[in-house]
Amino acid sequence: MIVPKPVRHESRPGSFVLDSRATLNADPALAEVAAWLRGELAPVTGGELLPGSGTITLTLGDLPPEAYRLTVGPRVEVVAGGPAGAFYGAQTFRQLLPPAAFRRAATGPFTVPGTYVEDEPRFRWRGCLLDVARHFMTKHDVLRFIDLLALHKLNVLHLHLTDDQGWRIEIKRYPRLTEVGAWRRESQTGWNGAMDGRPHGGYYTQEDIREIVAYAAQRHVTVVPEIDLPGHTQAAIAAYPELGNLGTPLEVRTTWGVGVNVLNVEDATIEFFQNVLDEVLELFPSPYIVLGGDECRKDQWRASPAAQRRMAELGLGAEEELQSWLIHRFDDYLTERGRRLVGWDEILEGGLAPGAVVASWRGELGAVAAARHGHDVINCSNTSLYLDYRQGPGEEEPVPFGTVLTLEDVYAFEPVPEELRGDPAAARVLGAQCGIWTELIDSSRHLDYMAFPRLAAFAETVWGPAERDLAGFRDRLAAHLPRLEAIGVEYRRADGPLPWQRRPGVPGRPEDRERWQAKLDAWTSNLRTL
Ligand code: TNX
Repeated sequence: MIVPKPVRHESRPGSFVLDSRATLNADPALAEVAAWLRGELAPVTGGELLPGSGTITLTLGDLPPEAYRLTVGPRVEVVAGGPAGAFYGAQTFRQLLPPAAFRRAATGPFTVPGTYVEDEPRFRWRGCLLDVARHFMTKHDVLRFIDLLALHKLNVLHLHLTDDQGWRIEIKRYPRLTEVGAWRRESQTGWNGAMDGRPHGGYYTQEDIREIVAYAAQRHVTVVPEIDLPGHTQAAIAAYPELGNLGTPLEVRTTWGVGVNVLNVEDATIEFFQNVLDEVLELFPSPYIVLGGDECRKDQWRASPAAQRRMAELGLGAEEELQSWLIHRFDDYLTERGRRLVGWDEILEGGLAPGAVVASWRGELGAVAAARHGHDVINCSNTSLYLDYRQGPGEEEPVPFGTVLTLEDVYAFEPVPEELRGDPAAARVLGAQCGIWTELIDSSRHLDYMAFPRLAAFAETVWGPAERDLAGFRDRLAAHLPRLEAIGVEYRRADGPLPWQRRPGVPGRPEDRERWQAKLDAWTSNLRTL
């Protein structure tokens, strides 16, 4: 009962006993995977799993890099195409152990029934966005979350590091970004609620970032950073008012929703963010860098003589083109440095930069348009994958926001949009990504509740074949939940929140499907014409 479901999984005669006599031998190219597996199994084996006669072996074979074959009999053999495949084979082996093996003080011996697994992922981008800007998550929480992504064979952590309500990454050249931008006076409770009167903040030092990136890399997770611009930048403007369009100072934003304060389009501002990017590129080896581009209100550019002058100089007719011009500048900057810009689907408006990858979030229209124009896309459809949306129709759901997105809805998601099926442009879909926005998620406990078990369903949609088998998934999940429990994940129960998981008094913003659909149609009507 492996989650996500392997391509092929059969039982075989015999069994394997994992105890203190087990030994682990690995191909030198797989030494890091072996070190990780030793660490995970140490409580079970009662100490270091030393090399020896090799009751467990990790070897390389002629397979794709993420593929593996796992055989369990008197011995355990993982044959993989590369380190990632070996890592996934080892993860599968762990899931063959009883749930108690996921405890940090597990005591073996454990018996594993004879098994043969052949496995490889369907998509290469199996991502999860974590918004650490709206509510800061401690470094410890992020590391724990990376372990949970890796357990589900996801391989991208998109860290949303900056927004109106907080700037979370130390930039040495501009210390005020975190001195000022990482803290806010108070926060809005829920979506429409009163202010809580309590300061909130936090940020990662560059050393913390290096640690997060390295920890993730050991688990075959690429950390993809997001520096959101030109909208969602009020925290940066609060720290450096010259980045904004107003002469007056602003504070780090304390309320939610799409704000009016956006960057100006001066050369000095572009240079400022290029300098920020220099430090970001140094810290994140990811080939992909997200520069947002979403929800940029144009009110201030319309009212700003400087922005209007810029548009006239460039011969641009609409503010959307000004945003597109700005994104092109950053696309060039990243391309010259060997990286690729990823932006939300709003970057399609006003003309797409040549190398850009589109993260399609307002439904799937942006994914279809971008793929047809020859751009790589990541399907992040909000109506299927936004795990900050409510999990049930009941009013006890903490905190009701967005359209209802049940476990079953997530499991039914298919990464290739319907309109692209059978079209060669479907090859442009790199994969999919679920999103956890944290306006309403102010702790790791609440994050657990929103992410699990829906994240397990998502993992099946990006790892396994397009066919769905809900009954089979339910059975696998029944075997999987005790693992999450052993790890200490406070997931949502099928029948709703436990008493302490409710959030009475924290207002949500209940929306039904029809209202969301109407909103989506209005938001994306311009994408239809692309
Ligand atoms: C839309 S997804 C946003 C986020 C919010 C989220 C809430 C995207 C590019 N923008 O800023 O946090 O909705 O679900």
